[in-house]
Amino acid sequence: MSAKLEIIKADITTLSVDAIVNAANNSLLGGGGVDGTIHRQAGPELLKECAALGGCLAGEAKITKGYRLPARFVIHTVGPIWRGGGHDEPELLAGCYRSCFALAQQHYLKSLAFPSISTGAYRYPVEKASDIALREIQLAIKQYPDLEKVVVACFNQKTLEVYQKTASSKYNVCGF
Ligand code: AR6
Repeated sequence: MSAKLEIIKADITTLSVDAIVNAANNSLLGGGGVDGTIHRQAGPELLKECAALGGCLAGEAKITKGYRLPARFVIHTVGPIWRGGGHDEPELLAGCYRSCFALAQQHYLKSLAFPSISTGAYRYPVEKASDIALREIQLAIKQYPDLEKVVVACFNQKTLEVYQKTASSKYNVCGF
């Protein structure tokens, strides 16, 4: 896997990257988890911009400014709710990553940070989600040479360990 990938333990709202990704819901009007923290840290202007976007479908993404965040932009994506794996969850989750990278490219963004989409309130098993996330990130790094850095911001030790294990066992990464 590419040296452009960093898997770290972090609160994504502290990261100074071109864009952080929000694990939002269909309404784009805020919620709990990473979504709640992003809205709190960005300030009320973010909600105002989100309210004009008309929501977002699972697997798709929309971009806003970052307002009071260190990141210049927020890319809001809606992950699938885990319903056992037979309801297009893998395709929808992969769609989130692809949609985020497509927007990043359209806006000439060079550094992006992702949370572990869908693995909190939406209950997607972290092992399975990490496999899809790292596969899509690796593909995007190959596809978009202008991308300089992709961070996976894991919020807790367990999530970090799962992503590191998936990276080293499936993608042959030794150090981060
Ligand atoms: N930085 C990085 N990761 C975080 C942070 C943070 N500040 N806070 C939580 N996480 P979740 P979902 C991790 O529930 O599963 C919201 O209410 C968290 O530990 O935020 O996609 C939305 O409005 C987990 O590993 O998102 C939706 O309704 C990961 O982020 C719904 O939750 C995702 O957990 C979306 O659920």
